Amino acid sequence: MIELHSTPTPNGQKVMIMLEETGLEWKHVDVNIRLGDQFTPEYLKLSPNNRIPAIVDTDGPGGGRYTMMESGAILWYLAEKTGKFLPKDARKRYDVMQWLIFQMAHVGPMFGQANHFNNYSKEKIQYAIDRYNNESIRLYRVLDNRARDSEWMGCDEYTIADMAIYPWAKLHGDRGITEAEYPNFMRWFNAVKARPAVQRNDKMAPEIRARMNAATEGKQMINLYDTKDNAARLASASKS
Ligand SMILES: N[C@@H](CCC(=O)N[C@@H](CS)C(=O)NCC(=O)O)C(=O)O
Repeated sequence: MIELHSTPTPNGQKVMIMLEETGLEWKHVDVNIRLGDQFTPEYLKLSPNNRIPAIVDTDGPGGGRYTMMESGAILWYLAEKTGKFLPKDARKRYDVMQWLIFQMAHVGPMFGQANHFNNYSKEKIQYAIDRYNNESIRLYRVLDNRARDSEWMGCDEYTIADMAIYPWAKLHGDRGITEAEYPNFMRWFNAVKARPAVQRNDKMAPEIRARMNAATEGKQMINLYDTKDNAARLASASKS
C-alpha cells in the first residue's frame, strides 16, 4: 500500500496520476498546507523539506516501510517498483530522465513563480511578473518543439515525464497558450488528458481540494505566500 501524504497541487497530482496509472493500492492522506501541517514533527520525518508530496510505501525495498519526498524521485521510484512507465531501453530511459528533470528544474519552479507574482504577490512587481511570464512562455515553446519531434515528452511511449509535466501544463490557459500557436503542445496535452487514469485524477483532485478547504473552516490558517516565519516554524518543529 502506498500512502500519499499530500495536497492535490500539480506536484501532488503527478503522483496521483502515477498511482492511478499503475493500479497500485493507495490512499490519500491529507496534509493541509494551508493549516501548516507540513511543519509538524511527524510530517518532517516523511519530508524533511516541509513540502508535499511525500509517500510511505508499506512494502518498501527489502520489506517494511519506506518513506520518500520529492515528486520526481517518487515517480521514478514507483516506475522502478512496478516496472511501468520508464522504458528498459537505455536511450529511451535517459530521454525520459532528461524530460522529468526538465520539469522539476524549470517547468515547476518557473510556472510556480509566474503564478505567485501574477496572482498572489501583495505588491504588483512588474519586473518579476515579466521575468516569470516570459520564462513560462519560453518553456511552453520548448514543450511545443518537443511534442513536434516526439509523440510523448520523454520518448515514443507515455511515461513518468508526461505525468510530471501534465498537471503543470493544465495552467496553459492562464498564459494565453493557444492551439493555433502551440499545436504540438496541445496535441500532446489532449492525448494525456484523454487517458482514463488522468481523467480520474482530474475528477479526484478538486474533490480532495474541496474536502481540505472545508477542513480549514474556523481554524487558524497560515499565509502560504508570506515566508518570513517558515524558518522559525521549521526550527520549532525540529526541536520535538
Ligand atoms: N520539488 C518539490 C516541490 C514541492 C513543493 O513545492 N510543494 C509545495 C506545494 S506544490 C508545498 O508543499 N508548499 C508548502 C509550503 O510552501 O509551505 C517536489 O516536486 O516535490
